[in-house]
Amino acid sequence: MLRNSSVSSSLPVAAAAAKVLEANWTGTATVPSRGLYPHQWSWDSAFIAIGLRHISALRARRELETLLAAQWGDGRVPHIVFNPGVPAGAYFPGPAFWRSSTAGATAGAPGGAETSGIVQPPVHALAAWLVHRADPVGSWRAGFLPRIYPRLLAWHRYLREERDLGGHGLAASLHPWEPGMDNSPCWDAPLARVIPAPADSFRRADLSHGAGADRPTDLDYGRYVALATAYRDRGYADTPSLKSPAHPFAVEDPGSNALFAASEHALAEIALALGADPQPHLRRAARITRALAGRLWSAADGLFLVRDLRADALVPQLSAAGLLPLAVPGLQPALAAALARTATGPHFAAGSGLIPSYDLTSPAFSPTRYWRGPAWFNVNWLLERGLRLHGYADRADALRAAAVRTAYATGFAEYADPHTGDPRGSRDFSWTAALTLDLLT
Ligand code: 2M8
Repeated sequence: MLRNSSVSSSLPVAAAAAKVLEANWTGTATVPSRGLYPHQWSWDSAFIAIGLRHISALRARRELETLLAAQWGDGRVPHIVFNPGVPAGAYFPGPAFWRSSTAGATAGAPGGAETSGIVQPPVHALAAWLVHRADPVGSWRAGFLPRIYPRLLAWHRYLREERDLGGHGLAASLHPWEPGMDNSPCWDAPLARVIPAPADSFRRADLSHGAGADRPTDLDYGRYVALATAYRDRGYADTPSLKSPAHPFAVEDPGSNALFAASEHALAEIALALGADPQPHLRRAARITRALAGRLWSAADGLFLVRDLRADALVPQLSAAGLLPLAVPGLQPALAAALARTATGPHFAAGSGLIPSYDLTSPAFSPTRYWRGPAWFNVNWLLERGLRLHGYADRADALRAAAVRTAYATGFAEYADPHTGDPRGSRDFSWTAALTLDLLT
């Protein structure tokens, strides 16, 4: 067990992690990585704030408030906030593609910042609550919770009212970038309906920073670009256009909705702290949790699946997103027990001790290609938390030790080969460093 028993050996790890976060800090927020992702990303910032709170609660609060300052009038929190100081072409698709301040004007995109127009999983309320608890005195002095609570309320309202395309209480994702697991095999079938943008109509920037074999394919990118272009050209309007079959990709993702439920629980804590009524949040958390169980649970597989809303069918792919409901406090004990078994069974038990992003036994599994198998540290942090929450302390301890060991050994890699623990993607990756710090503290 790392906590308490090996504090002295964890000091170099903590120092190295803090150095990564220092180097990736821009003055108002943290980039995921200096080369590959030179702007601010939504769920990255939430995970980063969770680690940053151990070094500087002030900076952690700033991280979240910088992101939420770019929130749109309709409540959406954009998945990227662009740094105007970064040269055009450093990242694709950049501000010239998304054109938020003009194309998103009707949806209330801010005039003073350029952002993307899609969203990422809502882990922000959970992060805000953890950041507050790290330094309650400083947080109250700064007026953090009173300022951030209305923004978080608007964000959750957006997901609840504008994104419940299935009509059963779950937020839908309309682009593979939204659940954060870009090229997961879960998207292969729904994405096959999308006619890709011509390869010569855009230029990828990611291949200058990472090995092509570790990244999504050109065909994936053509489809990502086509979907985002269509959404932008409809003014980023969610209803009724997304309800129509004209938008071919619409899915209910168990990972995003698990974080939605966990964040409603966090909002209940924030409401209590502010002297507001926590009950509406607890009711919403219970509704999402029921909908997860009712619409996405697969008893035969022992985990949650993605629902393809266009086909109105579950996607038979076992991905780590389907284990993430373990992080929901109100999950039924029987489902939590099944998830704990699946996470440590043949589909997910890998040599590194980390849980891979995708089913080890499937022909679509790859140990190196991005979200098609490699182990990711945010996913493992959430599962460590979930295992502990539901009473599986020994498995949580083992996962924690594997995560800290591999994060340090890989130079805080973006992701790792789940069998060997070898580094993949970029190094000095912010959420890997931040969540390692959190696991150590
Ligand atoms: C990856 O996604 C971006 C697009 O949002 C990309 O590949 O360019 C994903 O791993 C995503 O989950 C993450 O938030 C982002 C930045 O780290 O990179």
